Amino acid sequence: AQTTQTNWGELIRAAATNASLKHTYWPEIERVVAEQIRSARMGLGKGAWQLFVEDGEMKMYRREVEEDGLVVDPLKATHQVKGITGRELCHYFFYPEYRYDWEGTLETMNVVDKIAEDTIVFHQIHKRIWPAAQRDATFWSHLTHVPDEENKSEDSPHIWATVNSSVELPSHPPNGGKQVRIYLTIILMGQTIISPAAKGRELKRDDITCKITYCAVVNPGGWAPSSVLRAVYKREYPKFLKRFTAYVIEKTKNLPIKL
Ligand code: 18C
Repeated sequence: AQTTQTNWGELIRAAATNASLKHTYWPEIERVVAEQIRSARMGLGKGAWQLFVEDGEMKMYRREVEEDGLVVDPLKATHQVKGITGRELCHYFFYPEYRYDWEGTLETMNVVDKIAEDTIVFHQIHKRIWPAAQRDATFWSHLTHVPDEENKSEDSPHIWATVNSSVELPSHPPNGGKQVRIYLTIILMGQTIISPAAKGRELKRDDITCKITYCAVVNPGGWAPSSVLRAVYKREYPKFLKRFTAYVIEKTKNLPIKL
């Protein structure tokens, strides 16, 4: 058993840019990112997770939770994809220039504030699902990396993560437009596994596998019929993870490997 607790905050700070560290959001970013990494790494742990999608290496689990009559079911998904690194995975998820390529739920995306190379604030309007009202979201997004505990040698690749978490913006008050504001906390995490056969020679894409963990809690913010909502996420989460990972494979296949 692990006796010492990893200080995720310290590791996240070590990876952050100065501009992020100096920003008023930083204490919250550090707290939320640390908490998300801790729980993503815990695996399924004790909670009563039920498997609801299985497709090859991709597995999706949920817990049925309602708050004030709204479905807020937490999702935890794991996947394994050959040929990409955790860093590449998180790069395409984080940077706004790629988002319209892979995000199928998007109507519009705006960068509200580029705080730093590793922290961006977004306003997104999502597609409407009948009969519910259209949704929007404002959130910061932070890209980070931490050493891999299971693989402590100095040159082993870090675990990369992007965390998205809702934030209130005076410039974009909730329910100011015709959308209902949703509240989200999401982590996408990628651990790169290098095949032992690659030792001592040049690394090829065939030698690497990315172990992915994606966790999401989305509060719909206002009325949405439970059965429709559960049917929507059951369709949309797998669609996202498959489409997004296929996109990263396609984008990187002829590029040098970025560990
Ligand atoms: O993590 C993902 N994307 C990130 C970058 O965009 C970011 C955004 C997450 C917000 C996703 C929630 C969007 C809900 C909007 C409605 C869905 C429209 C579907 C359109 C179908 C054509 O972190 C990847 C996200 C993968 C998709 C997740 C879907 C989750 C649905 C949760 C329900 C939310 C309430 C929906 C309103 C009521 C519907 C009856």
